[in-house]
Amino acid sequence: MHNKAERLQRAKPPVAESPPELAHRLPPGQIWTERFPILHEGEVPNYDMAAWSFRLFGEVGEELVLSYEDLMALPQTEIQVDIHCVTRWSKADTTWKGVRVRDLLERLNVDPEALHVMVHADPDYETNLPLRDLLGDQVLLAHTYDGRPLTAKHGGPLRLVVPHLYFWKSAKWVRGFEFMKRDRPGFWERNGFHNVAEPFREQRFSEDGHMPEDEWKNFEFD
Ligand SMILES: Nc1nc2c(c(=O)[nH]1)N[C@H]1C(S)=C(S)[C@@H](COP(=O)(O)O)O[C@H]1N2
Ligand SMILES: [Mo]
Repeated sequence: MHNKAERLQRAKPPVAESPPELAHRLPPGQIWTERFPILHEGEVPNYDMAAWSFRLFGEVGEELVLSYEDLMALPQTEIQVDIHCVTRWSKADTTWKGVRVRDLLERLNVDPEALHVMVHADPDYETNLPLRDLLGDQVLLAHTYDGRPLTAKHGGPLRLVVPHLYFWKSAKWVRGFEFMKRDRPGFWERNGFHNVAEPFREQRFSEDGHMPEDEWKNFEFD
């Protein structure tokens, strides 16, 4: 198992503290933070946006390659959602703007048997999801956070936001979706973390075991 998963599994859960009005929105074993931790593997990428593209490929009638301008020309959606990281922080009422993934996928002929998606992102990151998890109202390809352009450290120019799953599924620096007939595990899913990752079911690890720490306190914030 990847040592991040092992470390998290060994650590003691925090004592949950929550304003009572938010308590029902806090998944088990999580704590609220006002700050916005920055977590990723590798270096923050630097792009030439003229060369940047987003690619929809795999089991699709015709592959689609979109420029940043193409994406910005699609209908734009704003959401306000809670987000939950497997390292135990949750953040309430975050606001994002971007293209709803469902609105984008309507423009594509996905093979009806392709029920799985691999999300491809830089630098060398991937995470897998069932297609249906990408079709929710609140699943965005986001370029704006809290009314401002998404910073590079938080995944700008474009990141996926899948608020109903642990945040490692929300790939930063996202570059494409690959439609697949068979599921395949992504980076963290191969390294000790749960394939499905629903916070309210506490699907943290791929094996039984107990619970994370507040290791995010050691990371950078803004
Ligand atoms: N491309 C990429 N996306 C990624 C990651 C990564 O390492 N690379 N880490 C994931 C993890 S584990 C988390 S918790 C969130 C963190 O997002 P944030 O830094 O904006 O809080 O990004 C996710 N998306
Ligand atoms: Mo994470």
